[in-house]
Amino acid sequence: MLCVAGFVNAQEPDTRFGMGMFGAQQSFDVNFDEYIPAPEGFDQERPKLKAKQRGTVELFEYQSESVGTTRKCNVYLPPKYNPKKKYSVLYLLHGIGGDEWEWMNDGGVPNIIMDNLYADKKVADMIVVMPNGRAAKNDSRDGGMGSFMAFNDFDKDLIGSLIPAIESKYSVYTDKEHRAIAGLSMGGGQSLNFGLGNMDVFAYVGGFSSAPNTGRPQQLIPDVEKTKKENKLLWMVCGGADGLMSNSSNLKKFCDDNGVPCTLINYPDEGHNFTVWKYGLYNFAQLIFK
Ligand code: FER
Repeated sequence: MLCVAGFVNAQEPDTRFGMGMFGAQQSFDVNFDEYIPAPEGFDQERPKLKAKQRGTVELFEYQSESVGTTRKCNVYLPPKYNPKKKYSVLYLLHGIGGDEWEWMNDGGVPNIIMDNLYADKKVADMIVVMPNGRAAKNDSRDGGMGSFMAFNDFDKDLIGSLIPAIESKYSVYTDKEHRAIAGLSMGGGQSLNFGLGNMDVFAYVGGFSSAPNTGRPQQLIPDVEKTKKENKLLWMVCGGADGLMSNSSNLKKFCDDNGVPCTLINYPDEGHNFTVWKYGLYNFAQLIFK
C-alpha cells in the first residue's frame, strides 16, 4: 500500500513514560506497508490445546565475559521440543523499563502467541530467547534511562557469551540463516543496531516501536549492496500515535530511496504498548527461517 502521508489522530495519550511524547498528532512522509489486523484470539490462550501442544518457558543462566557476572534469560521451548532435532533461534529483546521477564510478565504473552502459531503450523521450528538487554553488573529495572550505555553494550554480551551459551545448551543451528533478532522500543533499536551491524550473525531483523537508540540510517546501512545481499528480512512496526515513529520511518525512507527491501507497518492510531509489540511478534515470527 503506497499512501498514508496524512494525519493520524491519537485517541489516548500513552502514559508509559508520562512524558507526553506518545500520542501527539503526527504526519508521516513515508510509504507504509499494509496493516493487516492479526486474527482474533492470536494472543489468547486456547483452552483446547493439550499440554503437549504447549511450549515451556525456562530460566537459563550463563556466564557473561563482557559484563563479568552470571546473567539470566528466559527461553521459550516449543511444543514437543526434541533435542534430537535442530531449531532456529529468535532473540527477543525488551524495552528500557524491562528485563528478561518483560515479554512474559508485562503483557507480551510470547508463549501463547507462539503456541497458537505452532498449533496452526504457521511458524518454522524455533526457540525464543528473551535476554536481559542491559549489559551491566546491576541489570535490574531500576536503571531506566540511566542504563542507555548498558543497552548499547549488550552486543558484546549477546554475541560473545549468550549466543555461544545457548548453542551449547540447546539443540539449535549455529549459522546466521537460523538466527533472528527483534525487540520492542529500546530493544527494537538494539535489534536494528546489532542485527544490521552484524549481518554475519543475524539474517533476520525486526524493530517494534524502535526507540531513539536506533542508529541513523547511514550508520545502520553503510553499504547498501552488502545489506541487500546479506540481510534476509528487515521488518518494522510502530504505532501511528507513537511519538517514536521517526526512528522507524527514517530507516524505511532510506531503504526505499536506496532499493533495500524493508517493511514498516503503521499500526493505526496505536501508541507505545504491547498491542503493537504482540502484533510485531505474531507477524515477524511467521516471516523468519523460511
Ligand atoms: C527515549 C524515549 C524512549 C529514549 C528511549 C526510549 C533513549 C525507550 C523506550 C522503551 O524502551 O520503551 O528518548 O531515549
